[in-house]
Amino acid sequence: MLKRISLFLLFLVPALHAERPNIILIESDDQRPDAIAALGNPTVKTPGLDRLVGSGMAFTNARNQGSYNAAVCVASRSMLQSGQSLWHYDDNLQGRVTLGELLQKAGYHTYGTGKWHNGNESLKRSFTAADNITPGFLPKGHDSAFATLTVHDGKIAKGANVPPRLSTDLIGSTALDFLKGYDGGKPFFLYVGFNAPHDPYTADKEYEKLYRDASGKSTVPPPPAFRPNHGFDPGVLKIRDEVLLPRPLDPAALADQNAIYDAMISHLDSWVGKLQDELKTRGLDKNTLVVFTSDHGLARGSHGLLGKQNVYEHTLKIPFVISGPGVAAGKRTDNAVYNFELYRTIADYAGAKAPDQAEGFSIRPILEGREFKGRDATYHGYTSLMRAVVVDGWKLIEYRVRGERHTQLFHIAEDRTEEKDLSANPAQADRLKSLRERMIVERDRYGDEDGDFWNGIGFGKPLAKTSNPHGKPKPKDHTQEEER
Ligand SMILES: [Ca+2]
Repeated sequence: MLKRISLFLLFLVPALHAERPNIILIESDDQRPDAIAALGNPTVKTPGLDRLVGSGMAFTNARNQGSYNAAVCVASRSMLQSGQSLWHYDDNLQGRVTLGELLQKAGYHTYGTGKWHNGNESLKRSFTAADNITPGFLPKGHDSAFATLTVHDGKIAKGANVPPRLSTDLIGSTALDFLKGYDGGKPFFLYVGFNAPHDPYTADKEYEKLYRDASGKSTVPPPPAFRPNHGFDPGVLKIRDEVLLPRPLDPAALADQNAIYDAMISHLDSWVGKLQDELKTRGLDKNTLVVFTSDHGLARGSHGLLGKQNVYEHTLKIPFVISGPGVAAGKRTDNAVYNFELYRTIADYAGAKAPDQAEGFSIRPILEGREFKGRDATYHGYTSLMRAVVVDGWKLIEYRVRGERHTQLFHIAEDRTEEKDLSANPAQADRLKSLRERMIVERDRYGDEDGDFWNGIGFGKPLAKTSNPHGKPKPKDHTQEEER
């Protein structure tokens, strides 16, 4: 009997390998979760992403867990690339098996282009080859002479970059060239990290026209929950993101920037469309998993904020759309997931065993429309300033800013844009208490031992340790220079 099973497995294993899908992971930079037309945004134009939404599944409750410094991009990307949570990730992925590394060992040809924000050593380990790897931040603009890197034969070298080509065209065309040249041998893993729509806001003028009238004035309305000021000091207002415009926020100046922001999204969207076209032309669409996400959202004027150093929904939530073989087409799900769920999910599709470091779970059962009990709560943090917990359509946010305490309670199932703070409502006192208890449960589940936030907060047991796992925030953590 055993022999028969072994023989059966011998035949089965190559068959499974033959069917392993190609995988494309497209990650944009700072794209708000609501910046996809097919998911209800009446302003932004995203035909490429709309097509992906139509052929795949869109997650409406996908979130980044947060960050331990102002460079939220680095934290989010580290979590995705390692499958690890906020209290365990490493900025440079040291000692972690990266997603690309895992797939390469599983027999995939791994190829990367675009933003890599987790150090050169992990870059080298991740890709069989890479071209036009771009920096985490392009301070002189997306059409400037920024440095690029390549990876070939296990060696990193400087690449060529001829400005004024926009980063989006450089990265999109590199990804497309890879698909055109794919020889049909090993299954591939293609990572495409668009630097757009991260500031400095630099757009292709043709796409900008979509968001301006004949006189050049922006036609982009204020975002949901627009406020000229935040109301209380959340401890982040001097960070570079937040000083891109003066306070109080001027609606016209904000609309002008947001026209460029939306144009950058439409531009990268055009490449999402072209990549789907090429898959279809090559007959690869039936056996390629396409994942589109962003590292986190952005405030862009909501709640009087501009940046990503907060834990509101516009910032924690991410676009999260997946299409591919067996994925239920045109469906949406409100299953709560973190971005780092993608690690085990992609490993699952690739037939690779995820290492123990990975904390997430494979969302493949959700994608295939099977009954699945996912997370009933998600837990979030931003440095030692903020914590949030989301449970059953309710969200509790706690702040601790230079000795000042603030609490917010939102019924996000109905108040999706977080505009009615119910924390002082006596009718919600029991709910507030129960959410604080749940916050402590989640704190302990993730090993959040950040005494700078927790000790003396006024609820839950004090912690034995008194420091965060990523070291004390540097003194310049909340200045203009830090965010990259
Ligand atoms: Ca980012």
